[in-house]
Amino acid sequence: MGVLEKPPPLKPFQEAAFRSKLRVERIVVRAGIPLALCITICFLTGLFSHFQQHPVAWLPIPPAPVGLYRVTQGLHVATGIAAIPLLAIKLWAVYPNLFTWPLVKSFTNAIERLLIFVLVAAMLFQTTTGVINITQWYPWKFGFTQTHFAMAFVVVGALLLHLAFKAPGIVRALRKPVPHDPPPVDAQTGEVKTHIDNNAAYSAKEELVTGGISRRGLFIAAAASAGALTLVTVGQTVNPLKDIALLAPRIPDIGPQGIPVNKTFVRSGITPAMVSSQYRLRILGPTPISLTLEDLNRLQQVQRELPIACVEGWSASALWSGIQMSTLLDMAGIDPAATIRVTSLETQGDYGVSELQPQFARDPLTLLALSINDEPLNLDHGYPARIMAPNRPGVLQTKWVTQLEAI
Ligand SMILES: Nc1nc2c(c(=O)[nH]1)N[C@H]1C(S)=C(S)[C@@H](COP(=O)(O)O)O[C@H]1N2
Ligand SMILES: [Mo]
Repeated sequence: MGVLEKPPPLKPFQEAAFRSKLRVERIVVRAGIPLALCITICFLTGLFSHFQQHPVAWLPIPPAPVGLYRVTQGLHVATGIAAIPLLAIKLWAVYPNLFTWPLVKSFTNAIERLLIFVLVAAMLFQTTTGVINITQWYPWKFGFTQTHFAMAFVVVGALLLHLAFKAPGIVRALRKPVPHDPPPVDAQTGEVKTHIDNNAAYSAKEELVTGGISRRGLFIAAAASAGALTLVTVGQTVNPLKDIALLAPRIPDIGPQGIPVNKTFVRSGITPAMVSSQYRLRILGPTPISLTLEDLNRLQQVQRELPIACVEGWSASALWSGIQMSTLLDMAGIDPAATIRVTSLETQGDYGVSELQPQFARDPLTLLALSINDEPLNLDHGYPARIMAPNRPGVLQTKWVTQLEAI
């Protein structure tokens, strides 16, 4: 008598275990908006990156603006990173739905739930492989770019179907205003307005459930987690923020000659002997030519300010000097409309060969670069000669170039 009994602890499968006044349609739907925005930007910039690396005739990529790829790929990686906490919050808001009983209510409901499973799995796959890739750790056997590209369509396809299934709820939720966090106070009497004033805004469930994180709290959690993660990584491409880029795998001015290195000459299998006096640049065209480094140094040198914008989201700008690509191609009598195959001394891996479509090969900004900021290229940056072209993914700025040929 008189002794209060402690209520039994809630078990995860009990409905009451998931009480939060935020798990209502209006909020669950709104929690998806910033996530959907990130997915959209990430998908479109990813497509752009894909078409840069695998050009198609119907979508010729222009060489201008010079820094376009730097911006789109910076956005791709930044929105992909920001999507991680936003996804976590959305999943937090909806995960009790995993424990509803019966598990599926109808055939359509089964499809709808299966779709959510596919969507979540594909998003987790994309964010995980993306993050692992930007840290340059490749623990898997499959080709990252192909799989990441294919899976992007799974995400977007599943998301569009998900939105179609949920359309009535989404419309309903977005029509309802979100009430102020504490119930509004009547300006004249100072009394707290009852839920009747605000009838349309409060759902029956919300009236029953109290405590837990507030709406404002949830909003702040989403904005702060996504914002903080962006701030400590985006300095890898937004140079003024480089000093707070605590979690960025690359800092734009750290590396030989003040530029990060993607793959060192040692890891690429380049030996000093390969780039010594035996080095030649061959240009295969109607009048094939072969040039030593001294020959290259005697040709007219031009200077261009160009960024390296890596697909992994970092970028760095520098002043490059070398020979304008069109000058070299003209020397071998190569047709201005030709696509050029660039071959590196590096024979292993996928980066040893790249192609310059005519709009890049003939752009006055495109160089066979011999130096950075007036110093001969460091071996790690592609000594004796590398490609530097405007609006290109870093992966196509081939280092240790030894041959140019029209295809
Ligand atoms: N031959 C060769 N060229 C290459 C690479 C490579 O591994 N091998 N890496 C590319 C990538 S992915 C990038 S981002 C840039 C980086 O240039 P950097 O190492 O001089 O910064 O070089 C590109 N050129
Ligand atoms: Mo790169």
